[in-house]
Amino acid sequence: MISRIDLRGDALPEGPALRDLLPRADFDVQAALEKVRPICEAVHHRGDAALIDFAEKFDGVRLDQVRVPAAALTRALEELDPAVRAALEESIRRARLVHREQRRTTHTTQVVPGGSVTEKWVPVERVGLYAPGGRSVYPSSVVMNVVPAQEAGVESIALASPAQAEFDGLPHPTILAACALLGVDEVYAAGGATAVAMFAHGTESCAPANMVTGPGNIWVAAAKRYFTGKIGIDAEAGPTEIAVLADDTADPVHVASDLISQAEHDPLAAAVLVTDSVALADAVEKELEPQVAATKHIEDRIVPALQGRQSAIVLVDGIDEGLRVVDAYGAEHLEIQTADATAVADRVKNAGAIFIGPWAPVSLGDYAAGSNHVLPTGGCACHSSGLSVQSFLRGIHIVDYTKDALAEVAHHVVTLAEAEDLPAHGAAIKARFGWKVPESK
Ligand code: HSO
Ligand code: ZN
Repeated sequence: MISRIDLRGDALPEGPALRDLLPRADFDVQAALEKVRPICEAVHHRGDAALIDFAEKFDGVRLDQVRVPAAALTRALEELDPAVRAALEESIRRARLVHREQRRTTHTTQVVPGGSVTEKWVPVERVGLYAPGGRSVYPSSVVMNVVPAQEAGVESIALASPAQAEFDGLPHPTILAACALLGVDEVYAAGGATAVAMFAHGTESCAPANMVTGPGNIWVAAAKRYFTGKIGIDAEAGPTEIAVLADDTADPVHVASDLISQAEHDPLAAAVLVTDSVALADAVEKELEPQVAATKHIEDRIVPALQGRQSAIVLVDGIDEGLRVVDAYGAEHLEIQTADATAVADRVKNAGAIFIGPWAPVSLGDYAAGSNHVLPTGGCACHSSGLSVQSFLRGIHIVDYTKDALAEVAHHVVTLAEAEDLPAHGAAIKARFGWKVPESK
């Protein structure tokens, strides 16, 4: 069901060489780029008409309009199962608690008397959020995208999700209901690369956005890459990943169920167990069979995900070596199921989110821990963080110097300008002091 990589015995190689030994899915965004180019160009040139044609081609439904009418949002909320509504409300409440505390305050540094730099945090003005349809209809991802944008103070939030033939061309009703719960009333029936292009260029019915965030398949990732520079993006989300660092104190039933939980997302999803205990590895492997057999998306997602080259049980000599492995891997989600899990977690350098001990499974974080579930995949945790209020803010430096404060540092500016062979830079200082460099004090 799952392969083994035995890294015991020899010393582990350093950095990239260690990473090369670890499992990972092929997710070639570059190759997808050429395929999304004509789609992006069509939306640019033909606007709504192109969106409507693409919805017919990809989603099998002819739309009258791409903007979802307000009445459809209200109806979706009215018809939402009360238990799902209560769960979403609790998820929103917890996410708000955490994200509200991520707000940044304006801060002024008095560099010298009369000279200050203020850092002012300003939200992005307009954001387009993408919520996938098809295999993954995740109202929880609507929560995870909308809450940080709202807590950052983004004024204009629009959301796109694919048209669904079975719902008369509207996005999935639970997506619409989640939007209504969150107070997002600008929603479009547009999917994949076409939605990203709609937000990047704008169309007759949708104003362009400054930034596009949200999960999606490889076409969404490719469209984000295509427009990077023109718009801001959160990340090119790849297939989801779970890594579990565990020792012989871990419960194999929990470990197996957590590995399966993320394998459930996608045939390319990755489930990686890193352990120094052969007994645990054996027990988890044994546990996978019955648990997989008892669940739902077996043949289409879980079995291919667990059997794929992206998943494995990695055997290491000890927890120190395990930490090196999980740091080289840089998992989107990392569970620590060891003795003294808090201390072990404290030593982790690279992970999108860390889940400590037996009572914090990834599923909790997916829905209701308060943490964000939009996290860096594909090893990007080595340089990036998950979605947060910070993702939607820009820090603007405001430079305020008096004449005396400028005079005090003028000679240094002129010296550096000359060292860089940029005399006009120095002249911009001298022009303010009768074309002379002020005496240094
Ligand atoms: N585990 C996914 C998010 C998700 N899980 C949505 C369930 N629904 C990526 O973090
Ligand atoms: Zn999940």
